[in-house]
Amino acid sequence: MEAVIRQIRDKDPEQHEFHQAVDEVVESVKPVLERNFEYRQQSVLQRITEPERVIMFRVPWMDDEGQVQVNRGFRVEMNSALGPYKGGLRFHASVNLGIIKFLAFEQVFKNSLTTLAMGGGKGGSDFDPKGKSDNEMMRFCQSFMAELFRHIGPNTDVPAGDIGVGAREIGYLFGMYKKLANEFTGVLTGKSLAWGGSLIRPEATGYGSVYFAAEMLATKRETLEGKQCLVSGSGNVAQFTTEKILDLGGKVLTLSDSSGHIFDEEGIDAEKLEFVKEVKNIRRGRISDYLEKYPGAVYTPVNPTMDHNPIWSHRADCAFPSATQNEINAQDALNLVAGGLHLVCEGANMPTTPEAVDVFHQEGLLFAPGKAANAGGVAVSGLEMAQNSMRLSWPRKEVDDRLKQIMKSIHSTCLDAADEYGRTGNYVAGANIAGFVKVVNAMLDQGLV
Ligand code: NDP
Ligand code: 2IT
Repeated sequence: MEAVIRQIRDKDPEQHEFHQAVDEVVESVKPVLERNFEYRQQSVLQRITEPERVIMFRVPWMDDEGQVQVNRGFRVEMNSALGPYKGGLRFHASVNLGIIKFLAFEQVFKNSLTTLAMGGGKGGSDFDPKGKSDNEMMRFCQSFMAELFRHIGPNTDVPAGDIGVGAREIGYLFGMYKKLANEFTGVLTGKSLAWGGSLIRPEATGYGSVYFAAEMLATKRETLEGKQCLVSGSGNVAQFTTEKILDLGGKVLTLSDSSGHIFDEEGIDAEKLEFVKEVKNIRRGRISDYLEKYPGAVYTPVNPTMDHNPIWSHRADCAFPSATQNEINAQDALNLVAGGLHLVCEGANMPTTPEAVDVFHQEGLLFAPGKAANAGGVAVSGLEMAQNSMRLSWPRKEVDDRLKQIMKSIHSTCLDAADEYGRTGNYVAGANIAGFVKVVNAMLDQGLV
């Protein structure tokens, strides 16, 4: 196993996020491989860490000044043992192959945990949506799809949103796919309701994350009622995490973006959340705009010279990191523990560094890894695919009930798998083991392909 990890590092030394994601899974599944000769003989670890296919392409587009710009596009088709490749597209300046590979790798296990028939993939571009006009966004999406369309399809690979890709972008991408393929199919999820989208898909990741947190608390005979919560991010996941925490009687004190965070001692209530949605989704403004309407809150800008992120220095019961990877480091974890925290639920993918996860485990906190806690988004994407296949759409309550049921089942699957390998209460080990075993068994059933 050490040799496999070394090989992965030697082959692609700059892919740090991918190494981080692989290290964590390998650590968890060591005992599984030790118990199973066939897994070792069949080199399942080497196979599962090598993408089935990587697509990298030029995305040329013209900005509003008539200047041609060039970005790089990616799609990593990681694993199709359980179904068509499935996973989001991220448009963010930081995107590179290592980040897309880490996200695709995580997606494989996450999708396995949902119990739905989905393989894992991820894509995106180093394009920065900040400050772009609707027309620029449309031209970029059209150019991106002009290449991607030949690699995807409703039974092949089904992309969706992620950071920087929401309903507007999915619309432009879908329109171009439809034109090029001459087909109206469920090739993307996160579509608008009127043309094939599913109710609850926009809410699903955030709601699912809070349902997962409620399940964890229930193991301690606790609920979210009255709990003080820190939420980071202010995009899709953060907004609907906040909405569901409020629904269940909790109090949300913070939200953030890449420029800074707001702290509202009075709590961000439903009316304030509506304002945040308007600022972020319609005006495409910054979280600091919150103070225009609610001057009682405090805004703290990001300070890159600090060794910690001040959003995690507030006292609270629960933390829902819902912005991006590695946003909680060991110092942040110590600050959170000192502030009395007892639950962390990862709405983002890999927001907690390995050292910070160690701190939380040593302190005995309830800690939910993203691949379990944020699986509600892709789960409802799976339900969107099912509805598209049937050419039917389910009512809101039906989708929400299924989402709740799926989150409940992921929660118990994690606990059972952790128990089986002597890691009781360790959701990281449980999620990795359960996700891994299902995918690997499917790979072995399908032979050496
Ligand atoms: P959005 O684009 O809607 O929102 C992203 C939020 O995170 C914004 O507030 C953004 O701030 C902030 N952010 C992005 N990058 C950084 C950064 N480098 N540093 C600090 N803040 C940052 O994306 P989502 O809400 O969809 O995604 C958030 C996280 O959830 C991601 O990790 C994503 O992979 C994960 N996720 C999303 C799912 C979904 O269904 N959408 C499903 C499962 C996981 P700013 O406006 O300044 O960029
Ligand atoms: O990280 C994720 O699970 C997502 N961005 C959602 C993927 C999807 O296909 O809905």
